[in-house]
Amino acid sequence: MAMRIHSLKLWAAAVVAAGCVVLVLAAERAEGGIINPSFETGDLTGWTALASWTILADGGSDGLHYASVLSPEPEPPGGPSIPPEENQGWATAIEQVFTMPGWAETLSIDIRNEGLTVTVHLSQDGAVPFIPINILDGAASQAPNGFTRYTAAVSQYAGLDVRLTVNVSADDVPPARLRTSVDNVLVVPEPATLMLLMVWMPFAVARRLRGL
Ligand SMILES: [Ca+2]
Repeated sequence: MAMRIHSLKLWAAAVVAAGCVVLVLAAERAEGGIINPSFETGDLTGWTALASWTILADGGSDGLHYASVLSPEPEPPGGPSIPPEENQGWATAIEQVFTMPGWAETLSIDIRNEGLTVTVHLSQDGAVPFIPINILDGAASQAPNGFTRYTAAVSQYAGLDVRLTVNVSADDVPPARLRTSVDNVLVVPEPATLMLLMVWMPFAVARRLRGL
């Protein structure tokens, strides 16, 4: 009888431990190592951005909030005009350094752009052994609220510290104010890897505890 109660206790502990493993994996999957990946804190927590970036809350591609930037005011009509050779254009950026999870397969980012020049680069932080990935060269699909979702393979960066940078620029200050918006940065594991972890880990923990 004592053995049976002991066994039941072990099983209860195994179930709790397995639950914790699944929760940790689910949380890690949700964030993908990125802080505030969908800007749902309502501010730029986790991101480094120039002052021109703001958070809007009228509906992103994921949730309400997204990061957005507006090109500068054009010169007023009749105002002093800048000679073309002196017009250096305009550029800004938002970025985050994070550790790419070991299970990372793809990274996607949602962009809504009104005609500015946008590039999204992923590179290893502080090192140059890899050619940076231009995320916008990856597969594109439609996302909610007029955003486009760009997805690129990132498994070569798994486990490394990386820098994700969204650059927005214009060769000349546009004659009308144009907006670029960013939302929902998502790191996704290979489906087979995720299934294996979700199914195998609870059994492994249970077996380990039973063997104690
Ligand atoms: Ca969002």
